[in-house]
Amino acid sequence: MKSGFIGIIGRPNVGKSTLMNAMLGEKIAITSSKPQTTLNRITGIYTDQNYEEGKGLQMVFLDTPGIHKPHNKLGSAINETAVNTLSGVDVILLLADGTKEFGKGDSSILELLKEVDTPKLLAINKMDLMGPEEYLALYNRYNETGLFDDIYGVSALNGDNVEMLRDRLAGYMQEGPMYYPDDIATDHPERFIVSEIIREKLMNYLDDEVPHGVFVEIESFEEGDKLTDISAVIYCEKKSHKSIIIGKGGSKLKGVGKAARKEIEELLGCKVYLSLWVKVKENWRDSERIIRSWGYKDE
Ligand SMILES: Nc1nc2c(ncn2[C@@H]2O[C@H](COP(=O)(O)OP(=O)(O)OP(=O)(O)O)[C@@H](O)[C@H]2O)c(=O)[nH]1
Ligand SMILES: [Mg+2]
Repeated sequence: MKSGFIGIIGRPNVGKSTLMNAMLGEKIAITSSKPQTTLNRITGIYTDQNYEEGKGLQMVFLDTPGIHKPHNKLGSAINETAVNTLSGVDVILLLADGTKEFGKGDSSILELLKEVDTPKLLAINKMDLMGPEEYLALYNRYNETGLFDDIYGVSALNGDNVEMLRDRLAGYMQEGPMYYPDDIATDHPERFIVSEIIREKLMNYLDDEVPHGVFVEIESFEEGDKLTDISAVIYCEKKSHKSIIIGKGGSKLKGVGKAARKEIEELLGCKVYLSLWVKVKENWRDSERIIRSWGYKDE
């Protein structure tokens, strides 16, 4: 069988997680319109037992945090996670946002890529929002680097060219083992996915600086006959953030809880009772100890 690893990297908010989900045909990674949504390396597994007359194919996608100029220790840690993903993969997929002009941040990613021998593909995403001239300008800018085997224009949101890109990536897989059972789409525990779903709703429901300082910890996860009982703590960085998260009369938190519960029920395939608590952990994003203990340090 053919198998291997694909590292998906790029600047924040370019659509890496949306694209991975589209290639898997399933939602594994959370997404939002705010940068720095992904904070860990997220595994997405695509298995096709019928590939090449039944020889089989397993592609292990590694979605990574957006590479950016860090403003705190959490930022540095998640950058490190992304950069570390450049080694040990069979192919690197760089994703660029087609609606943004090429800038300094993009240059520094190219500098990183120059140092790596692994084959590279580029996908220019959000084609649904751009005209041919903008595409051509970006295409030429990247093409002149000579770093990429191929450049694709895609739309992760509406699926344009996504299958074609996945087929092209499959070509980099090598004779190898099946790393995971064929019926799983990620190796992250359910608890982690549940905490991510809650964090996604917070990212979506909160404005400005608040959502970036939230961490979700699952306190208890009890599976009963008819119902799964989940209790989670939302940590934020300031007392004022806590009241924003809770909202007037608890309205904001209720909204987050309702949206999260619906999605968690779909994931687990059963009824869920979800209780959410909000606590303050002052400036945790600058605490090496907390970042490490919450699993944001790539070790
Ligand atoms: N119009 C359009 N929007 C897109 C497309 N792909 C992603 N988006 C949107 O772009 C935003 C960012 O998407 P994400 O997938 O969270 O981006 P990311 O690169 O994973 O971001 P980080 O995890 O923060 O690094 C979301 O609002 C997506 O819906 C696309 O092809 N077209
Ligand atoms: Mg992401």
